[in-house]
Amino acid sequence: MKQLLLFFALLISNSQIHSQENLPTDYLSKEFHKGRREAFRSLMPTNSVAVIFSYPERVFSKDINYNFHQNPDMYYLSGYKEPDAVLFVFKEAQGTEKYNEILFVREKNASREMWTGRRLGVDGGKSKLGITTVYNGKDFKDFAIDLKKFDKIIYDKIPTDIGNDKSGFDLYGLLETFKTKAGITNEDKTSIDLFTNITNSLREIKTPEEMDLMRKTVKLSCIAHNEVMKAVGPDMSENEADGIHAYIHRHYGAEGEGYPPIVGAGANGCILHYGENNSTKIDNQLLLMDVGSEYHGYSADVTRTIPANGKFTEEQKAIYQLVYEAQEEVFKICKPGTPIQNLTQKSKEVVAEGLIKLGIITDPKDVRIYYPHGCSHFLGLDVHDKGNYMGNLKENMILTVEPGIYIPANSKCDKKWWNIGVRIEDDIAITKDSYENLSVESPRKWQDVEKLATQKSTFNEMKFPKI
Ligand SMILES: [Mn+2]
Repeated sequence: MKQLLLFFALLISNSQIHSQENLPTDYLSKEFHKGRREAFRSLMPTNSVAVIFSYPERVFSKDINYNFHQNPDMYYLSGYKEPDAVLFVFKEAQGTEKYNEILFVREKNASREMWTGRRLGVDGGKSKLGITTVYNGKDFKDFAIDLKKFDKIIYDKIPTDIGNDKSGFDLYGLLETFKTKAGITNEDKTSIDLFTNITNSLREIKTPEEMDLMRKTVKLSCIAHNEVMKAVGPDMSENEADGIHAYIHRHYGAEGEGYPPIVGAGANGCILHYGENNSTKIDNQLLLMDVGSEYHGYSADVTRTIPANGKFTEEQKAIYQLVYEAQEEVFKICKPGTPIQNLTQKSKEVVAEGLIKLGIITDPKDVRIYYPHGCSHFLGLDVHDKGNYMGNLKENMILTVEPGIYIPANSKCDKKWWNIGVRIEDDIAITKDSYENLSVESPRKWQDVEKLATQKSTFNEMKFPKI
């Protein structure tokens, strides 16, 4: 009997080890995060400390929270993915132990972990994240550190709309302790600006590890777009198209989406951040899909606009082609040294000229009526990633190129154009002297889109009971 128990005990412990081994192996390594802390530290002024908090948890429904999403700066600098934590990065080594970083984490708690999931705890923080100085959040209050002695405390905007579990060491408690220890009564704008400048300058340039994850997230998002192009038909709902994207993202190991998907047909495609995705029939309209996966923290951001019945009408095609040409013209100036602002400017010029030719506007300034957003943003851990938008393109930046034209009903133009909304969005990496289109796998030319739409998808074969 004793032997039998031992056998089961081993079986259990083996299976635990095994499940650890089965975790994805292509997450960012602890060496990556350590390197990012070192890069951050190198940009800090003398006698300073940087303080980075986890994001707050948010209520979805009564006692149920939304899936937690970590503050990308916290993840970038530590790899820690849990709430109620704070990271300190010191310019100079501190104390007799000569530590230059501290992470305060959520304490291990078997009964809480049974309800809400595993916690790394202090030991995990040390072994899995490679941070040498890790404590439980509850130890922050009595931790002997004089924050007032630093010439500069570097921190991001302090959130005010967060819950308080009255423990004193949830995020609310950690922030209160921080403000007390640092003597902060009002946020110091220069501290926030410095934090922003440092994180912008680091995160706008992708390391090789980040580049690998970006390639993967964009590629699998393109596969999803292509599958929907094949599967879609007039009888499909927006939500169902959205669901195909979601399924394929997860099939390839993505955690989910980098932002709420925008899947809008016809008039809904003219709503820039349409998120209801609940039109039950796409019919013979254009379907605008702005959907990108989040893969190990990194977001893709790809938009394709497709005719639900597989054929563009003349008007749809004219608008689509104009957006395509604007994108092509922007690609030509995507290389190191180009001011980032020029991308939007160039795309607006092309769209304005085309809309005048089509008789939709007469004054080029009116381009903003139908193309009201910018052409490009950085992409990475945040879908609208950090970076210096007033700077120039540099090697290893990743940005979107996403011109669009949206003509809602009752616009002041011939009504044959009404309810056409088109955006084409690709994700590009800036190379040494040019750019690489990471989303090249999903077709953009109208002829290629129509061609792919004639193919059948696995999803067309799926049959479910009627209810
Ligand atoms: Mn975008």
